Amino acid sequence: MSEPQLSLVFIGLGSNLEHPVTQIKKARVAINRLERVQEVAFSSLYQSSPMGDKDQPDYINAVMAVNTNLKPIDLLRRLQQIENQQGRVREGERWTARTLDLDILLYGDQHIDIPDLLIPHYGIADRTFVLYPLYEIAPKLDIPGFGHISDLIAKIPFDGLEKMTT
Ligand code: A4P
Ligand code: MG
Repeated sequence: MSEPQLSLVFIGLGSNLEHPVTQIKKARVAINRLERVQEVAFSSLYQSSPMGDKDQPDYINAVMAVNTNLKPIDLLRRLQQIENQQGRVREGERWTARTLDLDILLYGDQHIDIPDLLIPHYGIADRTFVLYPLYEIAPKLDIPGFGHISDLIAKIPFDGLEKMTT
């Protein structure tokens, strides 16, 4: 059987516990070590105050583009293994502090809605900490069902997001 074609996939990385900058850098290395996954681009790191419960540390976020021919659900499982390896604890509540969160933002131009996986990611169009790093590495992107990234960016001010120099 022939191998499935490579798709361009965007992964959102977030951390606000246990040295978030180090967590994001470690996750980048771990993703690069996955079989059948090759990095194409990695954004700057961005700091922002937490969305959701305000009583938690600031977040560091970034977006990574990879080429892969893993099936979307297999990629999700591997990313969840990396989250677990980096000490992710799931407490049941959404939007709580975490050592590492890896979200599949986009998988080629596919729309996927199966148990455990919704792509494009449901928050892609209205989260500053996702849109700006995504725009940095893919300024011409069309997001299936949401439109051109420059139109989305135009609606969301850069407020509260700090691009880091590290
Ligand atoms: N899931 C469905 N679709 C996807 C997808 N495209 N990528 C499912 C990844 N996972 C997907 O995720 C819950 C379930 O989503 C998984 O079982 C998976 O099958 P989770 O990572 O276990 O839980 P979560 O991350 O707490 O939930 P959620 O709703 O995904 O949280 P978010 O939306 O990721 O928000 N503030 C700032 N400034 N920066 C942040 O990064 N992040 C969050 C978490 C809150 N506040 C933040 C930030
Ligand atoms: Mg998540």
